[in-house]
Amino acid sequence: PNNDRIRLLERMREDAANELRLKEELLHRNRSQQMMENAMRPRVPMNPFHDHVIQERAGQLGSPHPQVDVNAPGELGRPVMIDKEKLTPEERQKYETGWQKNAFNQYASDMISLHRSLPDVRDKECKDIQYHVNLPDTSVVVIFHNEAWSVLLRTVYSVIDRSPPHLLKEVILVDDYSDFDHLKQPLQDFADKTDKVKLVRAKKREGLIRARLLGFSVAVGEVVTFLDSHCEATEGWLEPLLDRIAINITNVVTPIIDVVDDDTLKYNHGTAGSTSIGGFDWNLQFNWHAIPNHEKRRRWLEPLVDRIGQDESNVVVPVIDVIEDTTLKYLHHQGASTIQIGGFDWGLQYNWHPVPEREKVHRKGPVDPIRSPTMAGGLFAISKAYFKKLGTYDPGMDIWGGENLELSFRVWMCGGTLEIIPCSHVGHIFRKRSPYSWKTGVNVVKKNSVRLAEVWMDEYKTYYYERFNFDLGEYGDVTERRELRKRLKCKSFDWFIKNIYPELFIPGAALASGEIRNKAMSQCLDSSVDHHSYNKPIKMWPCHNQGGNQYWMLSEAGEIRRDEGCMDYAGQFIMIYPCHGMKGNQEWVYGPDNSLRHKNTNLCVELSPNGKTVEMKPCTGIDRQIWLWKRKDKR
Ligand code: LR7
Ligand code: MN
Repeated sequence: PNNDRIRLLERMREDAANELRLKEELLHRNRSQQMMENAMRPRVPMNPFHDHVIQERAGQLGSPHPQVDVNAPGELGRPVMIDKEKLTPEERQKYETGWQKNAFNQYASDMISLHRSLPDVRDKECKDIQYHVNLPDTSVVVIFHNEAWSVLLRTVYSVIDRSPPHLLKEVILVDDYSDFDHLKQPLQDFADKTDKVKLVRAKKREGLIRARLLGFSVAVGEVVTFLDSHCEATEGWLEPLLDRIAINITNVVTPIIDVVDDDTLKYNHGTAGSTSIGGFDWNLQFNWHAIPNHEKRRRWLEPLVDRIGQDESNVVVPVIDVIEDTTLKYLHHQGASTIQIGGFDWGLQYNWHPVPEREKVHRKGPVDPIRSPTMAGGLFAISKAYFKKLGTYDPGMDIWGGENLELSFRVWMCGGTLEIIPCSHVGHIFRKRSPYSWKTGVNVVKKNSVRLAEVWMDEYKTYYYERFNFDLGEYGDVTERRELRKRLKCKSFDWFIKNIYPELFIPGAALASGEIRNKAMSQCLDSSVDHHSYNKPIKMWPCHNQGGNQYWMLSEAGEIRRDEGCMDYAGQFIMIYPCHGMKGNQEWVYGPDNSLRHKNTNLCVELSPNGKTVEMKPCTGIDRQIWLWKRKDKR
């Protein structure tokens, strides 16, 4: 019997060893297969310089080509640096028009292969995830109005080159009534000869919302994936998105949106929004940090067991990190630490935020989905059936804006989930201005936003309306959208705020709000609240009674704020800085005598004698120190 036991033990040990070998082989095979596939992928020759050259070459695109030259411009996502002073006058002209027409560096983009290689920016854990065997397939819908040729085609090729063919049903290009010449016959030719590419055209300028609806109406995939027309999908971008939808069709998913530099076309990893969170040290100095990932190595077993629980045919392998042989240092990858989620402010502007603590606790590991209150809007995947059931988009919205918050609210309030999938990365060229024409004479973003506020925001909509003094303007008929909400039996906006976005500052708690008008002269405290106004003193401006840059709130913590920006006095000027919630330089007292006193320094805000600036002076109670806040709480 003793011998038996020994034999049994030996067999168990052998089995275990075999299993390990098998796993390693599997891992290895996956990797080498991936490398082989990469090497065999068709490439095009480099340096298709400018539009006309590219158009001439359009005939060649898509056919098999020699190996990629890793030293060519922009390969591996590297920046293309152009010294415009060294260009010939003719090239310089192209360079300038490229910028002017696109609001990004078209000249640089035109130098880069339409199939350029990109770095693999995923967390290394991602490469070992086994996804469902039967993933749904997808139609990828790319809408555009006047997009540059090289940028548009690179979007399309990045999708075709980096999606498993059986999962990519088609790429639907929707031309929203562009007038660039290369988007006419040349693009038609490209679509005709490129497998899977369909081109549909709007008969008039529809704006991005209805253009997407047009693309959706012809889509045949089980899932629709929307992309802007200046994106680059990276290796493995698609499977993790589809996987979440396969698990539950009410999951609406977005990739991590990486920044493709508008000037150099450099592919930056994890930099949409800023990449840090704020902390402080014990001198109470504010400082920046990468998002900590304490939980990362604590739980190694649960994610594995969880995957098996979902499907018992899953073979799961943990990530094998390196422990350095000389120092015994444990090396790991920081990837997921820079992810930002979507929020919004009461001007109904989309913004980025660090992952809140509640969500970090909820996640088991760095590759788990991250629930996000809102999404940027341009890059996401959704089950076609579910999108239809949810009421697609509001066709009453024009050109640009608002639809992303509308869909985000609707997903959450009507029973779905909106999540960011850390293993899926897609680059996007972020522009500093909009290059194309908008509607003249209408504020379309406001119109779209009022439509969504009317339908989805219940009593909270007044916070938005206060921002422009309830001057709603013409926003059309929203009856059908309200009926949709009723039919879907969606939850309230209050539920959404309390459960999905509890971090949002609620102006209802404000002790005073509206314009802050000086008693001596009809001048108001004025500043925009964004990064443009950081490091600039608050201005004085004639009161205009329209909210906007003159709308301020007094929070219970004594902040004078709008959205995430707070009035801050550190001894010289009053500036707007990100609210830190720690009082200090951001604590103010609005006295019963209507003075505005800075708590720390005990100085009062005083209008300068000429009415053009404000100064901090000892409190004297003169008229130039008296400030009439539009709405003051009775408390
Ligand atoms: O009239 C138009 N018709 C169009 O087809 C206006 C625009 N478009 C196309 C345009 O060519 C582009 O492909 O619509 C797309 C979006 O327009 P952009 O790229 O000029 O704007 P953007 O990147 O700032 O747009 C972000 O916000 C929009 C709000 O309506 C949409 O939701 C965009 O899809 C969204 N983009 C992203 O989410 C990418 C990440 C950017 C951020 C934040
Ligand atoms: Mn865009």
